[in-house]
Amino acid sequence: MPIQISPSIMCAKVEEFYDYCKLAEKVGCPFIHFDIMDGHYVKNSALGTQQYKDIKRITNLPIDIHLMVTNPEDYIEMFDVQPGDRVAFHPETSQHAFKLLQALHSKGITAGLAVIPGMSLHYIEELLIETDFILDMTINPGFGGQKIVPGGMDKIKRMRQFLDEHSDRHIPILIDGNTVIDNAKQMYLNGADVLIVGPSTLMKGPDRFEELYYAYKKEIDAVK
Ligand code: S6P
Ligand code: MG
Repeated sequence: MPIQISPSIMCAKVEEFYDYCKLAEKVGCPFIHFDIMDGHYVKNSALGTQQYKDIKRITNLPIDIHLMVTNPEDYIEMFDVQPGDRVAFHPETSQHAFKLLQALHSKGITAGLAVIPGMSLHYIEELLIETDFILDMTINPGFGGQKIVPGGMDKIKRMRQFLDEHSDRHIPILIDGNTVIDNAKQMYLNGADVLIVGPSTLMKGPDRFEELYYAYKKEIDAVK
């Protein structure tokens, strides 16, 4: 499969939301990555209920919500997450991760697990039966603009093998963190399906997005 690319809208200025969403539609991004941070699970605060509504008005692309919060259960109601959208939560933040995956499915939401660098692959093994995708973090969550953590690249390869061994479905891997071109090529070779991108790569202003997107995608697709 060719690589897929999704912009992290947290990294856009408010006045750029519209342009980035339209550009994402135009070039064929599968969804818009939408970071929610509560200032507790991570020491930063990002995107709220109004921004979710705003982005939903702008685009029909699915919204890929990344919950960096304690009590992720509360956020599904709070944001009134719509069927067809996607939610990844960090399983260690939920006392009932399996139940939350099921609850997401019952609402027609695509359900994913966000995996921090320090999390063992085995932690998620029993959850895979209810998991649609993995959001593999190659940085510690909380901020854009970070460098990939030691071991992060190899973990993608181990994650791909682990998922293939423990599921008869192809569970896609989304990579979140430092997807600069040289990393991105190896991430794709190691089994990444989708790369989340921010200002380090493609979000250098809406006027440059399209040109940067095509050059980036072409270079990555060429490695396989
Ligand atoms: C980080 C967050 C990410 C960032 C993205 C930024 O906690 O989950 O989605 O927004 O990684 O991209 P960049 O270009 O700074 O690596
Ligand atoms: Mg994210």
